[in-house]
Amino acid sequence: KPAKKAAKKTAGKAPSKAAKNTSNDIPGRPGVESPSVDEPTTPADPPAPHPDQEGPQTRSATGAETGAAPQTQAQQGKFLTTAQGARLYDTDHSLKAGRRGPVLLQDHHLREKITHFDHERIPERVVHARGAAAHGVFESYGNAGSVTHANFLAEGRRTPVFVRFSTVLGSRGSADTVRDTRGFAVKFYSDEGTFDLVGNNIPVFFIQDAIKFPDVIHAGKPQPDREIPQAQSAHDTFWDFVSLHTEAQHHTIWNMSDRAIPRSYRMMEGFGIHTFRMTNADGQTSLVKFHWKPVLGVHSLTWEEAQLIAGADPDFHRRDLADAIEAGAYPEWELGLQVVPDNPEQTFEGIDLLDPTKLIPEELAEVQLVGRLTLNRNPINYFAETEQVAFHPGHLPPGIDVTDDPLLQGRLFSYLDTQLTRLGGPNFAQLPINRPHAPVNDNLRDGFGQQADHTGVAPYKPNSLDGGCPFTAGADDRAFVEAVATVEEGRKTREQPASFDDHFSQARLFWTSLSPTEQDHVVAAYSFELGKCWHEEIKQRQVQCLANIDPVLCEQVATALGLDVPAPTETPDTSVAPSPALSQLGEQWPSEGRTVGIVIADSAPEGLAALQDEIVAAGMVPLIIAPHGGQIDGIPVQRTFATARSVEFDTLLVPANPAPAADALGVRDAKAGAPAAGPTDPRVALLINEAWRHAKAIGAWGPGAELLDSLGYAGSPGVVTGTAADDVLTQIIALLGAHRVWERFPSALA
Ligand code: HDE
Repeated sequence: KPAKKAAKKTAGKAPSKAAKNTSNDIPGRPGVESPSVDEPTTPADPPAPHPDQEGPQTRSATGAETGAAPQTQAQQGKFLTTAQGARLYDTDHSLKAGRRGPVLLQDHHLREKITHFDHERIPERVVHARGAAAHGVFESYGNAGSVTHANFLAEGRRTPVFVRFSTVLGSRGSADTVRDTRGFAVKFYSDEGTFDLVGNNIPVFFIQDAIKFPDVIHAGKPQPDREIPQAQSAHDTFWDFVSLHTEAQHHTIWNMSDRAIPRSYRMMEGFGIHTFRMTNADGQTSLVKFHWKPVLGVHSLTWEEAQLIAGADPDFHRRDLADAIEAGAYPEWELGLQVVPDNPEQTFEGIDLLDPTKLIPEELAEVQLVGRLTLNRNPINYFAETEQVAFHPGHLPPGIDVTDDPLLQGRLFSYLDTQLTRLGGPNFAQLPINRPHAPVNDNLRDGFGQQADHTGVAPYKPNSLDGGCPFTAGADDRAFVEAVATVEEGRKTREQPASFDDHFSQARLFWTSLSPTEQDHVVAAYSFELGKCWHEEIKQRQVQCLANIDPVLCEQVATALGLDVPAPTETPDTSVAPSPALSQLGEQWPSEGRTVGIVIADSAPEGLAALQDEIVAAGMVPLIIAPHGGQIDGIPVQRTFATARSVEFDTLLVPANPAPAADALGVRDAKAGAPAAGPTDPRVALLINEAWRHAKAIGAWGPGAELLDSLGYAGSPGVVTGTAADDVLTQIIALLGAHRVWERFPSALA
């Protein structure tokens, strides 16, 4: 009341003497000294709050000022409350006029609960909608100083990271194991500002210019009339696009290889694709490509496995990543740089470094390892973290900059633009998962979802009212300064360099670098995918592209499709030297992180507990597969014959020959109730058959060895039978080093 009176008194009148700006006071703010009107040259604190801003503190104790973890906000105390904090006595019955009466509009809790629920979903990502993510740390080896002054690569640095893996084409609920490129996006919370390395598991891209991105994605997404197929490239529009835009042929042949069906996110390489420009402390620049090398090696599923898993466990990759982290088998990658001299042409050994459909073979520029990424914590909340994380290829720290690659330039626009809609406004950088770990002092203000109570009155530069703050940083203050680069010419044009017209030489490079086994898989993949197309002319056009890559590839695919073998329109360049580094076979890899299925019967075979210990000691995960759940002789069972599928094991150990159970699928004739004949549970026989067909190592001893003999597998490559469990395990671990027993493949499928 008194305040009202005072206001009335002065309204419409000239300001009283006391309120007049008679001294250096800020007008209307007696006692607060006005800053100098000159632009300050050194930072000073903003003016103290206006006296009328010094009322009671109305912020809840869960606010940011208490430092409460974001996940505890809105989850405090033991009682259920409304969003406004009023405690509720009932959340199961709406407020009605009488027991049977109509529901009352007055029921605020009912309306708040349903309204919030109605708005729970946000738009999924237009591409890379399906993902899985984890937290971790990046430790720098400190050997990149000659290339970049980026702080997170300096000696001894440990930088927190968040990594999101994804498929590209499928929607959020699609299966993990579809044939597709995988996203590999890393957010480094660097103390010089966030660095996002938004890459893929394939080192090249479909198109050379961002302006075609909507086209290639429209072609790959489900067809618009029936919205099928989901998360597949095996359809007419995809092949229509890639056979017409032949620059896509290089990426496409990678998609037809085993790279597009990874065994695990933990076993994929990652690539930044574009060439970046780095600057060292002396101001010297280099052109650089980023690589992620998985410590577990690069391994894939077989196509049949991928298809089976899509039904049996659509969350296979997501589960595998979370399980490995939970088990302490932390996935690791080393970050590698291919560094080539900066030069006005931006080429290296004849390769145009601005063309994202080209890679630099590792044999020409070594991948120098500069640090290690370890994923060691699963997200707490999928939506808050994995769904709301926002990556952007333009989030760069000082010392790393973009080049003029026209694909990269377009990406710099797209990510922020799409996130404005997906995350509902311009303040998504304030979401906990997106908050930089470096101090933020921007002049961005207001907007949907604003979380900050910005102080000061002058969010503009220069200003004299907020002490001139914030100040711009010089290079000595570790400012982000664009790398020095010249533009070739000043003429506006939609043309592209002539070198961009080479669409086939590196597709051929990839093909010729593969082992015969991998080449078989590529032929099978093209034959499957094109076999799913309807239009003959699209298949024929794609086969024509294959003729320009390699005559053998072309002939095999054309034969599978029943098409004529065309002559090339561009003769394949037979001088292209293979790059062995592009093959994922032929190396021995660690067996860590693999899953080992152990098939037992009604009683635990001798030494089972010791065998489990040995497997764990080798860094692998033992899973007991038994006729029923619970425990067998005190040993917990992880899978039953009903829940196990061969596809989730990298190898099987079989110490037993379980007899058919009365309830085994297909054992009892439903009508007659008679048990089927046969010495082995048919589900176990199926498990072994599939593991054999998918070229997995299988070990057996005791009755298990007899079982493998009876199935006709004893003595075939990769089938180890013996008398002692640990001998068999040693041989199996050696076989796992090559991931699979490829001698058995593809004949195993024939
Ligand atoms: Fe993306 N891409 N992209 N992309 N991209 C998106 O951004 C885009 C490209 C990649 O886990 C979108 O926030 C254009 C290449 C990953 O959140 C969108 C072009 C590479 C992810 C977008 C490309 C990528 C995205 C969709 C052609 C590998 C998932 C949602 C110029 C180097 C990041 C979003 C995550 C996501 C646009 C090409 C990788 C629409 C225009 C090349 C890993 O902004």
